[in-house]
Amino acid sequence: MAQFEEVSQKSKLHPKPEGLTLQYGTAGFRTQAKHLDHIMFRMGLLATLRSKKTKSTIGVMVTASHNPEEDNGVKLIDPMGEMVTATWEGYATQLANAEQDSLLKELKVVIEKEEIDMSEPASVYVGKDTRPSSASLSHAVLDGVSSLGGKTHDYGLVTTPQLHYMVCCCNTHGSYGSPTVEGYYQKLSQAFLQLTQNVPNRTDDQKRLLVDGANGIGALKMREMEPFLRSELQVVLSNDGSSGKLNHMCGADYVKVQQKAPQGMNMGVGERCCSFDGDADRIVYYYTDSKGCFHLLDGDKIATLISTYLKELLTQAGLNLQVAVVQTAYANGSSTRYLEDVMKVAVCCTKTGVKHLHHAAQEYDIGVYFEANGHGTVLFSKAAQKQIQELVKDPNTNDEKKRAVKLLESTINLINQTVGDAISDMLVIEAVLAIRGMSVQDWDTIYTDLPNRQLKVTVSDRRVIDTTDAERKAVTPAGLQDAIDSLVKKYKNARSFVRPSGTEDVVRVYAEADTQESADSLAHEVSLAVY
Ligand code: NG1
Ligand code: ZN
Repeated sequence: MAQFEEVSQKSKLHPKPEGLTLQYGTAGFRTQAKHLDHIMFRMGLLATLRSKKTKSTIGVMVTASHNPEEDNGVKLIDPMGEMVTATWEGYATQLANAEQDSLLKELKVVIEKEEIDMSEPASVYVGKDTRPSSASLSHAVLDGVSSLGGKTHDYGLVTTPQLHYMVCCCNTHGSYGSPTVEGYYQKLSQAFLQLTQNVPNRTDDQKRLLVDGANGIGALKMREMEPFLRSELQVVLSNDGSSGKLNHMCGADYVKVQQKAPQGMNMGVGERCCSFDGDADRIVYYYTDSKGCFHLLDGDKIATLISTYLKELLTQAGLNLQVAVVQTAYANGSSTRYLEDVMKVAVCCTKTGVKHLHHAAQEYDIGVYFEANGHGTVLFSKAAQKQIQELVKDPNTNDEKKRAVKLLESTINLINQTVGDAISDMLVIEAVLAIRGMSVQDWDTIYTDLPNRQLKVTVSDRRVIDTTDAERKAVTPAGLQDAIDSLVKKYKNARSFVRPSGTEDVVRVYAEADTQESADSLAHEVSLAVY
């Protein structure tokens, strides 16, 4: 058929290296950039089919997030800005691994299984990060879409969450915002200014924030956004991409895993600092105290700050809406205890990977979800948003209630509900600290983290490890969990688990205990049990 003629021709320009197999993992395909050209072309094809099937715009983001600059990757974005569904992840893997001569056959399998009407139009939004390989790889995506007759909009350099936002704006016909980068800046900055204008006499110190841009797209976009914030936030940007290498000794993942400040940041004692990751969907905060001790405020602390703030506003507004926090096994034990015992909020634990947290958070009126690494956001159910909007308009709402409910409304506008977003999360945190009159030190002392350690172990086949109970227990290989259990018993307040990574060819080991020495030693011992 003529419509496949072009696919057939163009696919020859994006040949698959024979024998190479890759899997659509936790965050799409991710590997060395040099292996990805055919994958990109094929994801262009698949996104076009997904668009025809859903009769909506689909997004394709070219990025490998926090991974090294030499890597790249791709993820598909569904109509409401969420991650693509599991069935389509399966199609992505099948299509990616089809040898050159069976590509059309595999494409037709998807078309038949999903009963896709090929006469439907298709629209695909494409974005990319700042990796040197991203330009040509995103062209391969565009080639894939156009070879199936789909329309494309190339947003060029954008953060991952910006592209999620664009897709959602487009499919909700503007009710979420306008699908332009400027529309994104306008929506977020207006909400931020509304929130902070309620706080009189903020000092320059309170407005000043040191931002590590990981030498990536987040730095670029922060520069673009700054004028919209009208000096209400004074960003001191480091690792802005002008000289350093992407994610190298900097960025949110480096800071979280190494538990130390990034290189290239000139931190004064007690100064509030944060780091984005390579595609600006994660953020962590930190500061150094007068003794030179480094303090990390990770995704768990962010979730605690935001959920406490929201709960307080709901009480002031007299709204009976349930706030829940969704975490993963990596959440620090102290955070879970604080949220459950002191804050009395429901806490739910899911498997690693934002799509799992996102789905769990959708079950509540207000679902705050964060991975410990700083990837997360807040979801407000339609009903909750409606109640808040109605209360804002209600003439019988008294002044105190009105203030609280207006703050809630602006907070909703400031949050990117499609996915974790470093820029949006940063503005929410800055607004919450300002409104509650808290310093980063006050925030840090809400609870004390249990010392912890994360390690990576390389094994011949990481898939021999299978887990259950939201990845907190290993079911296979036989004997591994018993070995971990008996090691954990040797330490106080200890916990440890292992799981195969979904983005790297490694097994991840996590341990926490009463002292850093114990956490380090437990992680080390568990690593030996895995090896
Ligand atoms: P894997 O490699 O599956 O552990 C990592 C992160 C996830 C998630 C994905 C996608 C940890 C321990 N894991 O997944 O939370 O963010 O990358 O970027 O941080
Ligand atoms: Zn990322």
